[in-house]
Amino acid sequence: MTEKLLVPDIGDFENVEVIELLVEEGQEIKKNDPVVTIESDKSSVEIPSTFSGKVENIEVKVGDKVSKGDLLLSISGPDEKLSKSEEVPKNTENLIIEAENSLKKNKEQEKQIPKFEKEKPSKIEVVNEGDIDPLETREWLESLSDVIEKDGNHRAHYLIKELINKAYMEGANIPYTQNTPYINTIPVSEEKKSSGDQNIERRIRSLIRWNAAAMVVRANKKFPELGGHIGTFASAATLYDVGMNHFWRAKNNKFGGDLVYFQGHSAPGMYARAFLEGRLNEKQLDSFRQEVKPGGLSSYPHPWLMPNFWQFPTVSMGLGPMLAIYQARYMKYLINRGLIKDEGRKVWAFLGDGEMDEPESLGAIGLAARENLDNLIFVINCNLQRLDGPVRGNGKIIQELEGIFRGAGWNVIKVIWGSYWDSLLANDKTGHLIKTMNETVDGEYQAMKARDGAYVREKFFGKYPETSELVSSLSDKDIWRLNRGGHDPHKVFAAYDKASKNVGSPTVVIAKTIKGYGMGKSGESVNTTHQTKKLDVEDLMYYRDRFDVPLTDQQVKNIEYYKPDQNSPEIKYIKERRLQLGGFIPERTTYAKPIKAPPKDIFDNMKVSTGEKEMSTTMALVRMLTNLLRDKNVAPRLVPIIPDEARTFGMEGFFQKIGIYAHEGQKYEPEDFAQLSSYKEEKSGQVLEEGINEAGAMSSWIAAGTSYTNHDIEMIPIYLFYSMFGFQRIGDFAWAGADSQSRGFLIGATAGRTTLAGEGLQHQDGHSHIMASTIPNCRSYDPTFHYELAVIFREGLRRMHEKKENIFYYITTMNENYPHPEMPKDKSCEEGILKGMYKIKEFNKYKKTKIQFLGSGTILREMIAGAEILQNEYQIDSEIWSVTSFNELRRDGLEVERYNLLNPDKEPKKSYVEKCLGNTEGPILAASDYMRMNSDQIRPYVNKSFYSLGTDGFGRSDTRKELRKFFEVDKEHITTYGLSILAKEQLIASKYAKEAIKKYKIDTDKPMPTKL
Ligand SMILES: Cc1ncc(C[n+]2csc(CCOP(=O)(O)OP(=O)(O)O)c2C)c(N)n1
Ligand SMILES: [Mg+2]
Repeated sequence: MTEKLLVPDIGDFENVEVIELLVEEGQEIKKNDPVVTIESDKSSVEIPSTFSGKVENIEVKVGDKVSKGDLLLSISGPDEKLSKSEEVPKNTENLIIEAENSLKKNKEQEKQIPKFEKEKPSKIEVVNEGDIDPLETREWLESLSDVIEKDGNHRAHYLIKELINKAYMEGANIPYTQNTPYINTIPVSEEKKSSGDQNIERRIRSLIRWNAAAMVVRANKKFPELGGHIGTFASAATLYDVGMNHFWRAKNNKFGGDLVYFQGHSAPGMYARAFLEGRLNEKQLDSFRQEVKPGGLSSYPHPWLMPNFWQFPTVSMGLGPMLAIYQARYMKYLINRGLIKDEGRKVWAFLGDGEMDEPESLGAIGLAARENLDNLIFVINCNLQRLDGPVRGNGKIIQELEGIFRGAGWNVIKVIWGSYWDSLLANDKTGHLIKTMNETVDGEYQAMKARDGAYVREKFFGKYPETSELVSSLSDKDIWRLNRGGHDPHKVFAAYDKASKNVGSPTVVIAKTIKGYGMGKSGESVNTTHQTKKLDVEDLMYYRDRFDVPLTDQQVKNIEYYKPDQNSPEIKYIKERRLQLGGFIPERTTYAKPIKAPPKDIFDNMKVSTGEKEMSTTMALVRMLTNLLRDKNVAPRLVPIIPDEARTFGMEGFFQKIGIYAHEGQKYEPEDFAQLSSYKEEKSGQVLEEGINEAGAMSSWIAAGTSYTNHDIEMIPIYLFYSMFGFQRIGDFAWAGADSQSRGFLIGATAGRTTLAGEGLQHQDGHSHIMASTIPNCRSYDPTFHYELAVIFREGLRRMHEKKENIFYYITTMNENYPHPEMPKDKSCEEGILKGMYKIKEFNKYKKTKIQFLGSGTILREMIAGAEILQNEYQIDSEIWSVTSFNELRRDGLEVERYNLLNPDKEPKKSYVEKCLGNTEGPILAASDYMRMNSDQIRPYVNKSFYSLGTDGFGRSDTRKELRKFFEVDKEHITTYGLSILAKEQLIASKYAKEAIKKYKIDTDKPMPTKL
């Protein structure tokens, strides 16, 4: 039976050109195989076959225009055999095997990794309101207690919900509160007990505390300028230790590893532990913050500087929380795409309470809940202080965060009070203790811990006779000992245990601690704690005594580190715990296999002329990606990331082809389901459609770009954004991505100050390349023609993903349509494209006067046009150079210049720019659609007169022609400036320039665009 394959519904488009035939007559094809590619003026889309069988006749050819319903081909079949083979999944199985194999290493660590059983959450939320009838209240509460006792928490929860619903229906407006009282979320009866040896764990913790403080103090004694922080880790030591001893499973040959984002300022604590573990030695501790010589320890977590240790840069506050959320989401993405196994790995992120002020810290928590990221655990260390003083002196940061996170759909576990409070709370029959806890604000809580037990008795318990009475039998010392939850390993263990078992939502553990815990008068709970980096002898003695560190007075005076013997119970314990948990954390390794770069000919169709056909480089890029999706090595590893701009970039064809990742699949029939580019969400979808969220998209890019180390699978993220909303918007993330050694592509689409004609000041980018140049491992390019883009992109794939270079690419593409020429045959062209410039054209008819034109991006075309005018109307010759990257040229120039200066006796080397331009004739005029600074970068490396044009100033909306005229980068200005430069160089008379100014009506009194 013969089937007819027709052009499906392609939306609003008609008469769309066929640009590729992907099958031949006689070929066997399967359902969903692409058969032709069609291209409108905005996007190209593959049309898949809706049948399996043999292609009998192809009814269209390249160049034909087709519309919905037109006949494409006829197919005989369907073939039973082929239909069956359709069921074979893509390449998934191989990828799983590869990912598993890459984890096979370190045989001795083949230990059983503890798996956390899962548990459904159950809890009742109590709402505290004013009480006008205590008797009635008691009756209700007693009834509730009966229900809990008889039928359990779930039944009680149900009844309360029903009561609330009923009250709403009766018209009562009950304000919903997300807050519970200021006590621990987990009742004592439900606390899971740790199996650890508490005494030994305390001793280990004390040594870590001591060594962490000692390394900061020692460094500052030597070099007071070095800085460092003691107070942050001092407050968080227990939070880390419980995780390290019991929860965080390392990567090894059996398991992919939990991922822990450490709070940046607590780095000394991680080094101090690694010292006890035998991973760092004393000399290294003594090189804390002295990283210039090899072997130093970085101030904060920086994978770039300690690539075998740190995994995640977190010290710029607010980045860690977002990066962790998107990491957890990306982990699920890899699992749902079948690229890694679901091993129950977790992402833990440690954050400061002050850090939660950052909009980024809270900005993505909704996504975490929406995506049901139960692999994510935040631990917020609420020491109630940030750098200058209290986080919320007049309020309660813990309650505020509880409300925000619970409102967003997180599982919230508050760890406020330590075990010493348990009996007091149990005896609080009148509720006055909880009342006092609720009423006391953070400023008071902080002040109390800066004083002593007597002060706490007076200011806290003294508020009500009932609370005074509660502690009447306690000494001031006992009162002082009443600990905060975050310093109690039992409470922390119980919280982590619950967090690890939570299903269906992310968890936040909100722990109350004391900033500078144990630092005494020098820095405990005082406003200056954060910056305390020096402890005098008295403080050190206090610190030693407080934590029973076995050092003599003399050793304390010498600020000696303390490391027990290898065979001591402490060292054995610490190592045994980590062995049980599979290895050390943090540790950065990679076992990912490279991805073979696609064959060179995969981009051949971008090396031929497009003839009359006009196309933007954005569209060329999308075409290229479509080609890449046909390469079996590359296709499954591509991670296209788009912040709600797929249609702007003509990428809607990707929706159907590879699907949009949605962990819930698609629960609805999309409105455009009948169309070829219908909005297809699926669990195994490949596109990360991030919504209007550049910071989130960048976080996804970093997660995918570091997949090779965090998941041992090399992936190729391609994040396409409006170039103006790139570095400018998320610059700090880009810097962190670079530090993380992310590999992948950032595409600044619709780039340039004058290509995005109508969009105006906030959209027109004239500086993203300057920003890109500030990142040392970023390679940035501003190509004009499709073949340049293809050469650059393929080289990026080869260098990053095949050769595993830790660089990333920033490429600008534009939305201006124009024809693209054939790639010059000259062999050096490809090398020039990659190095940053090559000669693209030469006008050499008159051999009298010459000028060198250097053009980049869209302005290269204006230069070619200007050169034509000069040749035709003024008999001036020129050489035109396509500059694909001023940044790369400068990079080379810098290096060569440095070499020459450091080797004065050797023959000077020549920069690439000098090699290209040194022997050419005439002055140089360079221009791009970016600020002059972009092209000025190479000015020092060429020994010739150099002038530049650019788009300095605010953008504004108008036509491209008007904008180029305004910024003086159109062909008329290029011609005029060219003539003027030649006059200045005394190569022609100035009258030509004057004439041109008149002819092109150039207003010489117009102020610089920067002033307009
Ligand atoms: C984006 C950013 N802004 C400012 C800082 C400077 N800074 C370092 S630590 C700190 C206070 C941190 O307070 P908190 O988050 O509560 O951490 P804690 O040390 O109290 O645990 C500040 C403002 C920074 N590191 N990053
Ligand atoms: Mg804090």
